[in-house]
Amino acid sequence: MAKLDILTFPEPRLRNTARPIERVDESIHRLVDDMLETMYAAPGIGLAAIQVNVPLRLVVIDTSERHDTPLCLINPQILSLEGTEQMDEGCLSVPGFYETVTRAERVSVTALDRGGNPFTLDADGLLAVCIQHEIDHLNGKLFVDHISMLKRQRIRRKLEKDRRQSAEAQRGAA
Ligand code: K2U
Ligand code: ZN
Repeated sequence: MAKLDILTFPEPRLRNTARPIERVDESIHRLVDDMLETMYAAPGIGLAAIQVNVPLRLVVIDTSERHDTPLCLINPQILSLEGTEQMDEGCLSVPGFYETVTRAERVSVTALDRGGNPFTLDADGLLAVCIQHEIDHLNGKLFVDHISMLKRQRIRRKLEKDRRQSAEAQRGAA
């Protein structure tokens, strides 16, 4: 297994639309394992393949208390959304920022599991939020797209400044 690099906003590759997975083979199993290792190490409770620069429709999630119940959703499709809820969201691709986002309270989603078998999941609470957050990623959307342009621009400028300063520090150390 391997820890993968996570793309950071405003990286343009995060804006691509991920492609469906045609065949759940060994390469997909390895990717799922690497994504889970990357997610747990971050730490996070969700990760979409596009965040690790793989534009395929695959997300991993684990909202369990003990972080020992991984979910793998391949080619997920939302069947229904009900109600509304608000939650402070973060994102492994937007490190250090949290903003309140309004989403559906309950979600029904269908996907293939790690074995390529179809399943349907009805979720509410944090799992419902996470599923919507991750499927947004597969469509090139980030949680910062659900807040004001002013706030999004402030976050973008701060992350771009951090990236410049980090690059300068690395050049200085070389
Ligand atoms: O997609 C990601 O970047 C992982 C997200 C998943 C997530 C975002 C908002 C709300 C729920 C899940 C997070 O960065 S994982 C970090 C985290 C941990 C606990 C609660 C919320 C966010
Ligand atoms: Zn995210």
